[in-house]
Amino acid sequence: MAFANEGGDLRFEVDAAKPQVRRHAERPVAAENAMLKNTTTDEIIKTNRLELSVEEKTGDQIIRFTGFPNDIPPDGDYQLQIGDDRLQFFVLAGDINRDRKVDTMDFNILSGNFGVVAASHSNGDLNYDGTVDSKDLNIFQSQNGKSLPTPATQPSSQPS
Ligand SMILES: [Ca+2]
Ligand SMILES: [Ca+2]
Repeated sequence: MAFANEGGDLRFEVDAAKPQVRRHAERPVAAENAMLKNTTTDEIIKTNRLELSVEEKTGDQIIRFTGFPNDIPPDGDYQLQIGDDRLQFFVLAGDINRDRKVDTMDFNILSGNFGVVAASHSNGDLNYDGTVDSKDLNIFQSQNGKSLPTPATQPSSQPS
């Protein structure tokens, strides 16, 4: 799965046990050198709402959002800065295909996988309990029609 907002050594992963950021870099960065900002509200989020750990198998640093209800930040656009690395990502509950909208395309994925066990978010498991069922449908229905505005574009190249 490709995300538009991939940044350097940092990658937002929606299909993990819960949403997380993976940092593929040699040395772990301490929590005090991490910063999470909600770029929708300009709110700086305290780093004690993040959990930083190192994955034994890969040596990657994993950043989880354990300080939020159900370990998922509220809907919005975010910027994570960790050491010298920066990543933009967004959270929108119910948006299964990650196009910043909750609509019939997401419903079609969810209904097509209804009853599937060992499911992931991209199959429609919106509450991350491993199964696509009525609980996920309820989340979809409460979010149906919501969208995130297109974020301010960052210039990819400067005219000289
Ligand atoms: Ca969608
Ligand atoms: Ca579920």
